[in-house]
Amino acid sequence: MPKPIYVLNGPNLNLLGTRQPHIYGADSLDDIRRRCEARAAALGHTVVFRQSNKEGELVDWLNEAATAASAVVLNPAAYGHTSVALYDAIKAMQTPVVECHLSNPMAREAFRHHSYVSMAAVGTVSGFGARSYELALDAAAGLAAV
Ligand code: CA2
Repeated sequence: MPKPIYVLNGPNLNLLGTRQPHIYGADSLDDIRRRCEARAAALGHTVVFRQSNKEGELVDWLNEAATAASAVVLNPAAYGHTSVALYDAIKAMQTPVVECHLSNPMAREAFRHHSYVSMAAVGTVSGFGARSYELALDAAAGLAAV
């Protein structure tokens, strides 16, 4: 069995399913975790699924994933638009990172159009709701270092 794919989630994604379903869909983060586990199993992988509202904790998990994960799916949420620390953490690792967003930030406010994470990730999947995670997992599994 390959090393797990880490699925890391940034600030406020713990609120999914409670507010703004017209933007982010009706699934809770727990629903998305279950979808990721099912998709990963179908691909012959396991997932480590985590969420944090703290930038430093996400950096710690990326540092950990550099040796413990075969690939990473990262929804950095708002930190994607602001965090040089996430950019540096991704640049410091060889493990492939796939950025993932529920909504399409490019179709939203101008402040969402820039992503530090996009500058460091292998690629980005956005705009497909919870399905973005499954598509990002497909990409991550294809890139995974065994
Ligand atoms: O579309 C995405 O997945 C985002 O990463 C979500 C972030 C946003 O800042 C990014 O631009 C795009 C926001 C996550 C907040 O999620 C909430 C969910 C329910 C209610 C309130 C916030």
